[in-house]
Parts: sequence; C-alpha cells; structure tokens
Amino acid sequence: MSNHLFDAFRSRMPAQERLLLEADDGRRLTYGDMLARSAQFAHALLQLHVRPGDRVAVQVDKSPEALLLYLACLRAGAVFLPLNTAYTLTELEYFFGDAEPRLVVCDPAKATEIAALAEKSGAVTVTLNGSGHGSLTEQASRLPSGFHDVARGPEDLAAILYTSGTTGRSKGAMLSHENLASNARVLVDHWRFTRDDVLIHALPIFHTHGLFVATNVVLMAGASMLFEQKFDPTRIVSLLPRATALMGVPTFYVRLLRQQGLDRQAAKNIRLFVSGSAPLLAETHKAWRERTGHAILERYGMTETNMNTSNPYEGERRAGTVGFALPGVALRIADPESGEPLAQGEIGMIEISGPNVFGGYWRMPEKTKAEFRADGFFVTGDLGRVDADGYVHIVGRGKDLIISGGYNIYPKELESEIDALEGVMESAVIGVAHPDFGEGVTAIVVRTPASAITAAEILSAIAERVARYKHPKRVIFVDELPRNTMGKVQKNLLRETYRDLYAS
Ligand code: MLC
Ligand code: AMP
Repeated sequence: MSNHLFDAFRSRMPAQERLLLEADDGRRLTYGDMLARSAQFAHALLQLHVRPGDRVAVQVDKSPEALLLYLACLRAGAVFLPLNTAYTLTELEYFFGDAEPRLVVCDPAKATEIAALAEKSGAVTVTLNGSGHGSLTEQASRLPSGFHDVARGPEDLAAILYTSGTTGRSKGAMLSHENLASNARVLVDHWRFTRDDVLIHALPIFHTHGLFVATNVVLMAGASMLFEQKFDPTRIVSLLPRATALMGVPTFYVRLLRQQGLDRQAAKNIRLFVSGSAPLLAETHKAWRERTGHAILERYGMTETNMNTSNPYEGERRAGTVGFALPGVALRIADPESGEPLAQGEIGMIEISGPNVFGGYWRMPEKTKAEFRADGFFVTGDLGRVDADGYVHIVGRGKDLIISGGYNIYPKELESEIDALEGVMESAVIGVAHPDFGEGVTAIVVRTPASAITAAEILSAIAERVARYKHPKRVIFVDELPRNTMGKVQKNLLRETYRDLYAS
C-alpha cells in the first residue's frame, strides 16, 4: 500500500531542483529539499514515538519548517492537527484534552506553559525552532534524508481541523487522505494550475484555505510559491510581478485596493485571483476589475468539506455568487427542517456530498449524525439558492456565526464568557458590516442592576481566555435585549439597529 496523499503529490512532482517555495526571509526550498527535509522530520517524529494515527498538535508561526512538519506527519502516518496561533492557553487546554495528541509542537515563547498543559493530556512538547524544550528542526537536521513512507489508504485520517460549534465546544473535523487529495486534484484542473505557476501564499497555514487550498494545490501541481509569513499589502503589491496567482480572503482584496501601486501594470503577470472563506462584496469585485483588469474568481468551501463550488475559469465570474459545484461534488438546496429538496430558485439549506466531504467529528458520533442527512449529504448551515443559470448564491447562514477577516467566530462562545462576568445580566453577540473585516464582532450587553462594569473591563476579563481576533470591536450597553414571543433574542433587530456602527 502507498501513502495516499503524499504519493499523489510525489507522482506529480517536478524535477528535484525546481523551486517549491521562497520565504520572505529569502530562504528557498526546492522539491528535492522538501523530500529530504520532510523525511528528516518524519524520522524525528518516529524518535518521539509518534505512531500511525497519533495526533500531532501544532501551534507555530508560519515558516518553511511548519510546512515540512505537515508533510512529515503525512509521511509518518500521523494526523496533523494545526491550531490558530491566536488561541489562548484556555482554548488550547480544550483541544489537547479532546484530541489527546501524542506530540505538541509549539514556538519557544510559549513552550513552558504549553508543555505543562500538554502533559496533563499525556502529550510530550517540543518546539519547532529555537532552543530549550528540544527543537524539532535541530533534531531533524541530524537524521537521514530518506524515509520509507508509512502506508496510508484513502480513508485514513490525514488531519483534524477544529471548527467551533454553534452550541457547545469546538468539534474536530476528521479529514482523510482522499478528502484532501480529491479536492486538490479537482482544484488544480479547474483553476488550470501548472508547474509554471507561482502562487503568492500570504494566508495562515492552520486553516483549510492556507493549508489545503493553497498549499495542496501548489504541491499537486508541482508549482511554486512566495511564502509570506504575514499578509502585508505593500509587500504583496511588490510581489505581484513575480507571481501568476494569488489566493486570499476578501479582506486581502479590500486592503490591496487601498494600495497606490495596485494597477494593471502591477498585475499583468497574474493569471488568477481567487477569493474565499467569506463573502466578497460585489463592489470589491467591481473595483478590482476596474483597477487591475481581472475578475476575481470566488469560490466557496468549509473546513468539513474543503472546496464545494467555484466560479468558472473560463466563462463569466459572476460577482456575488460562488459559481457552480466543482466536478465530483453534488450540491442541493433543501428545506432546512425536512431536508426535502427545493425547486430551482428557492432559498434553502446548502447540502453537499462528494469525496471532499469529511468523515465526521472526532469522537462526537451524535454531532456527526445530526449534521448528515440519511442519504449521506452534509448539512452546511449555509443558506443559498441556485439561479436560472446555475450559479450558486449564498444568501445567509442558518447557523449563528460571524466571519471576520475570514476567521469564524461563534457568538455563543463569547456570550457564555461575557454572561459569566460579575455585573453582566446577559449579552448578545452579533456581526455588523465592517469595511475591513467584512463583519465586526459586536457585543450588546445588559448589566445587572447597580452594576457599572465597563467595556474595557469586559474586554480585559476575556483577554486571557479567548483569542484576540474574536474580541468584540465594540461593546454596547442596553437596558434590555429585544425578544420575540418565544423569548428568543432577536438578533436580526439588533443587526438592523447597529448596521451603520462601523460605516466609514
Ligand atoms: C486580526 N485581528 C482580527 C482579525 N485578524 N480581528 C478580527 N478579525 C480578524 N480576522 C485583530 C488582531 O487580533 C489585532 O487586534 C489586530 O486585528 C491586528 O492584528 P494583526 O495580526 O496585525 O492582523 P492582520 O495581520 O492585519 O490580520 C488580518 C488578516 C488575518 C485579514 C490578514 O485575519 C488573516 O490572515 N485572515 C485570514 C483568515 C483565514 O485564513 N481564513 C480561512 C479559514 S478556512 P488588536 O486588538 O491586538 O489590535 C475557511 C474555509 C474556506 O474559511 O472556505 O476557505
Ligand atoms: P470554516 O468553518 O472556517 O471552514 O468556514 C466555512 C464557512 O465560511 C462556510 O460555511 C461559509 O459560511 C463561509 N464561506 C466560505 N467561502 C465563502 C464564500 N465565498 N462566500 C460566502 N461565505 C463563504
């Protein structure tokens, strides 16, 4: 048996001297370097007693080594579990307890605290770079550069990515080798990636977009990438002439449009701009076209399913739509309650099936069952419709979720934190249109009688517990929350009341 995903990359790999990536510190990694160094990292994992199926939890800054660690996990048959670098220790404690990783890999700055947490769940901690807790990179550098890849079949787990729940705790989406391989193959073909492509990679590599859409597509095409640690719009404009493609969340495009140097000349070597993870405003699509001559290609996906739909490569890329179901992916619009398919044009729940759809939530069979229909379709929680030409429109969300700058934030999680504070009676957290982040997290809070708790006090109380990007951009105090006759908070009314809060 082969190693399903890594062999798929290997089978399409270009000559070893071809460039895989150039990092922003000037370091370059060829495909040959990637093979040799990911083998060394795989040996290091074995030395640390990582066995096939073991989880390797990773919270590290973006770097070539972080990417090599992902590939080493695949080759060693381990399950890669990337974690947002913004997660606090409180958040990490939950992930470690739930996933029970064998190994935790982190950055030196947080190593002491993380090691103490990891130990409680029986995991060993190493740092990726630096010294102290045993640097994995240093250890790997002394090991052989050939590795006999551990056999993994299509159904074996390649990764677990945590996605927050609308109720309760985060759920680990289990992604198999074939989920990832099938989607990468389809995207390479659909978006016409070849070995000559150079992708500007400025997304984080702990979520689906940066890790699987961007990186797997490059690897599956034998292409190369300019691997940027952070999204810096001035720098991205300066890199455009050296690249052929860019993938980003809508906030990337909004910020790039504020750059003076962005024009047709700067973008003349680019053949493809892709946007996803959050809705791209039609006005951004239009402004981009006017400035660069390019129609951004918008696609739609999620952690559980990888990519589901895409606007066409050839043909009209219609602003405000996410295009058509990708080859091999089945999409239908169903009645949210009954699951009955709806007539064309009607608004309903988007449901997906195909080789891209995950196997279920880690150790949560009941939650998994609740999100699949009897015939195997996955219920996305996104509301949409298909227009007369077949383009899919996402018109809203059936789930209470805010997407800010491409990151998902679940109001329930913040409401629980805020409601638990002394001086707070209750709260409602909503997303309000925001010119930069798409939606701005906003907390509407009712104090208890005589309480004088301030916004600053609320924010500082949650600082240690909740990742910074989830923090409300504004806290607004009210006497009471609007409720319907059933007693449910009417968030739609709140969103309406505060709709111009961030208007620029
Ligand atoms: C950072 N901050 C955010 C934020 N990102 N606040 C709200 N929403 C965000 N997305 C906050 C920080 O906490 C900080 O707060 C301040 O903004 C500046 O921080 P920064 O680190 O300098 O931010 P910046 O680098 O400007 O980051 C913005 C960004 C980044 C848009 C470049 O958020 C980003 O890379 N987003 C991409 C997310 C992504 O990859 N999503 C894909 C998910 S997969 P303070 O208070 O300290 O100043 C998926 C499936 C699919 O959805 O379909 O792809
Ligand atoms: P995540 O759980 O981080 O993978 O986020 C997935 C969610 O992002 C989807 O369920 C959608 O709500 C949203 N999303 C992704 N791409 C798009 C898009 N192009 N337009 C609108 N929403 C999107």
